[in-house]
Amino acid sequence: MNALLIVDVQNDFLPGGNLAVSQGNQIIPVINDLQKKFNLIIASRDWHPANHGSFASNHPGKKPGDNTVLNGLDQILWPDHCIQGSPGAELSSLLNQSLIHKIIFKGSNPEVDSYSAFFDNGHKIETELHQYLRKKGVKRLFITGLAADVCVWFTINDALKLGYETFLITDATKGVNMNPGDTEKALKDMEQKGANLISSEQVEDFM
Ligand code: VGL
Ligand code: ZN
Repeated sequence: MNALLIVDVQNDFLPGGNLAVSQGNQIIPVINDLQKKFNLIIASRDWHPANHGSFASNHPGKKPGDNTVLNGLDQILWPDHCIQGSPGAELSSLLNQSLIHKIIFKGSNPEVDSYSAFFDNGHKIETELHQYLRKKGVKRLFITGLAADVCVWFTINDALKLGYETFLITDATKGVNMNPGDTEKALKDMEQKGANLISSEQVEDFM
């Protein structure tokens, strides 16, 4: 079974949002087209409480882009984003949501960030995603969404470790580049670890 995973295509990560990925909106029509090719589609949503430890606003004297340590883990600090129930946490209204079978929420624990759709950053708590994919017999996972150098990257690392044949659809993702060159570095790393970087036009060749 093949599955399409759409990572965090939420208003805060799109132009106009609090943690906008430049040109992030350009991937949405590509994802909508891709959805027609899959029988199983899962989306993740970043879903933070207002007191989340990844927000610079919760660390007096710090600003977005600064680093800190959160419960023993290195943590880059972000602007407030994807606060539970806020418009910024909604999936984009331009994304076709009628074909999505399952939504995975992540980042609800204020004590730890959760970039990957599979695990928190400390690899302590697992989301429902792996169980769900196993139950559906998914072997090949095609990954899209935002941001290529943060949540998509961490999700792909975990997918590879969990044994999925993992594809990144390169025209269906974009990076936020909090530090210059982050996206290039992330793509190289994924490829080195065994992810297949393909374009949306190549998807059918691998299904
Ligand atoms: C993300 C930064 C903070 C993402 C989530 O979805 O890539 N980036 N939280
Ligand atoms: Zn977040």
